[in-house]
Amino acid sequence: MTPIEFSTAILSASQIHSVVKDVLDTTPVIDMHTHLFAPSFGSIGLWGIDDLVTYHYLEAELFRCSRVTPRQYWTMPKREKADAIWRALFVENTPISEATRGVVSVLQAFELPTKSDNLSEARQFFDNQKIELHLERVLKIAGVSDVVMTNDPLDPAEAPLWEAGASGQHLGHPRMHAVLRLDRILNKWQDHWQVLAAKGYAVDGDASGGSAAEVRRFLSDWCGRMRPVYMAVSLPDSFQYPEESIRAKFLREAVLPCCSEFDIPLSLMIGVRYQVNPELRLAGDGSGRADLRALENICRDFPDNRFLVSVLSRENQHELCVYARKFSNLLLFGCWWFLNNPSVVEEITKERLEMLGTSFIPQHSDARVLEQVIYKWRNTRRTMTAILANTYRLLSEDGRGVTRDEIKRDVERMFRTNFERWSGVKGN
Ligand code: RAT
Ligand code: ZN
Repeated sequence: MTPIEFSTAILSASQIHSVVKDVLDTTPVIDMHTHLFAPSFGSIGLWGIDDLVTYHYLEAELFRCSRVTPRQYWTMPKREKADAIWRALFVENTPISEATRGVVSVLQAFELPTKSDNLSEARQFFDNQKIELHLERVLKIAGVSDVVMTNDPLDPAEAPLWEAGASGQHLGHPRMHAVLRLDRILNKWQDHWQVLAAKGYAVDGDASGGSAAEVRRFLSDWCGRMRPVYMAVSLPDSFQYPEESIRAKFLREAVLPCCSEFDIPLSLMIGVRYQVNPELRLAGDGSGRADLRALENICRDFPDNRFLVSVLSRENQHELCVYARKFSNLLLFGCWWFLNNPSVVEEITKERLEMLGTSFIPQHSDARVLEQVIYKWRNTRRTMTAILANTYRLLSEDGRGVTRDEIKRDVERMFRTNFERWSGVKGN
């Protein structure tokens, strides 16, 4: 059979698994939510072994397995922190948790020792890399064509970088796309309104008078500067809409009108319990079941806006699928944060395929450290292969055979074109 004939021939039961695996392995993905930065952002972009080992998912695990207290840990320089985590989680314990196994997988990808009692060889390797070339290599290994960043106009380390050039073009990168993050504005207005006021926006701490209109002007100015592919906010498990709150007012009067003006979606990530244990800092957030009626109200009240939605609680996943069936302006994405473990990903993804076909985005990496895309996407492809192969096997058994071209179309839809269509991004 020629390759063309094979692409369009009905696959036998024994061929399905290997074809699904091959299609997933060879289809580059658009990683639609990360915390990575293009090299032009300089030191706020994390990469290399010390950043990998001090990932906050691993910091949380350190305090379960060692006598180091958070208070002691925060006084250490980064290398010392990494050494403490390496010793506790990789030498004195077997790295079987998802986050520790991820580091092992990255080391293996670069043929670095995975069982060493120290990090010196890995450090030497990463010290010798030039970030621009290293980025291309990492994305190639990971099978990622495009990376979507998280960009916060109120982050004191990030905002000046954008403001240094009139339109932020100096920060542009062909594979890395910006996202305007709204957490400080929507969740912590009391702590941040003065930053807007100092920049010449007529706002106040109570969000009274023309504050909402001024927040909208601020967001428009930043859309002009960042050219974001969407706006995004993480929200607590207690999120409600509508309600009498600054957040609801800004959503209604500033954020959603601005999304419409720039024709971009809003990403709602719902279900965080912020700082359950503040001693752990970035690792101190938890998760809680949310009342998704808030989402129902938003999708119904703003039919002309598009929403990207992920929820953190396992208990909310099924009802989120039901809402996605009701509202075509809702595009469900990812197995977020505490859900990004194979056992949970498998359960959620099966449910989504059964309820939504291919009309969702199965995963994003949420990588904070560049090389994490290698293990996170490897894990996603591995879990997805088994699930999709089984889905096509059932379909074949029920009388509708599938071809390689159809499998390719489905995989591209889920990992590329659903996002392209929603955001207007044309992936590489
Ligand atoms: O997964 C994470 O790294 C979390 O800390 C959060 O950043 C979360 O993904 C978010 O975007 O709020
Ligand atoms: Zn994130």
